[in-house]
Amino acid sequence: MTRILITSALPYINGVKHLGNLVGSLLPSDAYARFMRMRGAEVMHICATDEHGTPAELAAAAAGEPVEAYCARLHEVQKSLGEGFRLEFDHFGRSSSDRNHRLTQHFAKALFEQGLIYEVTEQQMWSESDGRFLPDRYLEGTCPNCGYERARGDQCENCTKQLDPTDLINPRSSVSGATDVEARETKHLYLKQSALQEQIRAWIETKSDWPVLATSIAKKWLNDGDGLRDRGITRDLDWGIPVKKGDEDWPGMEGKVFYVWFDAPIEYIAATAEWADAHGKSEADWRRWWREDEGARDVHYVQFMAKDNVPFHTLSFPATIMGSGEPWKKVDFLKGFNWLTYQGGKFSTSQGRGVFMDQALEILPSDYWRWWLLSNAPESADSDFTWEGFQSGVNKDLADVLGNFASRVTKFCRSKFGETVPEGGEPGEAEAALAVEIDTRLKGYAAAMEAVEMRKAASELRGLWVAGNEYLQHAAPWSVFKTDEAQAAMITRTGLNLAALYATVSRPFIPDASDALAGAMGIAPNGAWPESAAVALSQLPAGHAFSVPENLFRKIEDAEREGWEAQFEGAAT
Ligand code: B3M
Ligand code: ZN
Repeated sequence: MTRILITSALPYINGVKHLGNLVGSLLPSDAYARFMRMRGAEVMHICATDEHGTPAELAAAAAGEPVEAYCARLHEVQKSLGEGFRLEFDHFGRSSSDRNHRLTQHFAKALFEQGLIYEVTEQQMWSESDGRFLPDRYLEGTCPNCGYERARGDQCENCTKQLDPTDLINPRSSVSGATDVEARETKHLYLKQSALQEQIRAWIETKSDWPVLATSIAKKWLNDGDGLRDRGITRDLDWGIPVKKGDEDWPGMEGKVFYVWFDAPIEYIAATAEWADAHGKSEADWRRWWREDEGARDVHYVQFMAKDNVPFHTLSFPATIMGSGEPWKKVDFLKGFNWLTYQGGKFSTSQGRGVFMDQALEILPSDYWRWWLLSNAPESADSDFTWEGFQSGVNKDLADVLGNFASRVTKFCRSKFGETVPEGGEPGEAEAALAVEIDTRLKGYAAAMEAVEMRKAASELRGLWVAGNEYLQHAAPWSVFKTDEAQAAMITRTGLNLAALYATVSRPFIPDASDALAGAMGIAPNGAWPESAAVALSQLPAGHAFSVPENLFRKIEDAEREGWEAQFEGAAT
């Protein structure tokens, strides 16, 4: 059996995530996991909240909460919203878990023993008024690489360049805005990434099947002169994983924690251990997914993330894995996404601009969002969420095509043959042609999902729904019924089987509607991927009971759309 390990980039703990965060990793990761389970693969689907570093501490301070309490509360909020969007992770962990503490400290010890960690006395930015050092996102300033004025101390989100705090021009505290920022000496541990540069370059060169977005960013950093330079992996912060060598103290590193991007990717592994703990499983049960010497050699590992996370996942995290000298699993396929913009601009938490996950679920069911986001995923380029585009996609694809088909065929059958699948005659040429179209679409859909191409998969799935509508329209059982009841019955039986097929194969995209349709068609909600159209079109035998699916989807009215457009416009910029 194929074994697929899937991880989605860990959402930062601070605040509720917006639709861009959702489509940039979490949602496509779920659609892919669902599809692979349908295909019979053994899947381990992992995610967690990323709870250390500046985002956590700044947000907790703003909320007036102790950071531990804040993280515990927001983990539950994000977990619950993920469930609201039907994101099915085997485990949604926490990077602040004891498992991640131990594993991060284990990796630090292994890297030290490989001679890849050394101590550096360096300049860090200290703020007198804040009374603390300002690492990473505690510091803002102008990017020396592209001039972006809100670059952060560890990375510029505009040009994705990884930065050191002292690189910033006109630095200021993002805690207090104070500009009384001065460089001061402090000691930190550095990971000798430069020693792994050629090993990583050779590894990246083998990834010719990755989307260009992923390999181009990785090669840019490798070839950009910056290369894989050594980077600090510790910080002068209180909240985080204490710097230790395994379970031993690290002399001189008292009071310091590991850099959030050092521990966060390790949480992918630790969250799998948390899964084992949560389900009474053994160490071997999680290690068989991550240790190549303990059964993970045959695992296919796919990562999902937004493009600004690609450098850390193609350079820093592989450096940790390779540098450890231990046979941990590295990613086999990295799916990076571009940005989702909102009405031509950016989502903004501070300005209340754009739709956030909690708000989305308050106004429409998750399937509406899942369908539009996945069928418009920002894969090869940025995508723009517009309310008109959203209304059109939902009303056309979901209400007019899929919903209308299911309603028409079941209501017609109920009116003429009752709520059981009619016998009728033998399928003819039209049904043979339909089966060819369905087979073609099913193959295209499966191939697109295996290649992790969400838009193309959505297009093939929509094509399946359209094929059913076109068949029904042309076959017109309501007309045929007047002269040939047996033929009308056969056409109706074919249509009902199509509805059952749609309930099964639509599940990766729209799980709730699929389950409702499966229930109406009297089939199991999580059926396996159909072997062929011929099998699918005869799965409901004559006499099989069904019911009419009431209101699978509703249309979005213009007035609603206008109201939401105003509601989520955000503060005037
Ligand atoms: N927390 C997501 C972000 O940069 C970041 C991903 C970590 S994955 C290990 O918004
Ligand atoms: Zn920049």
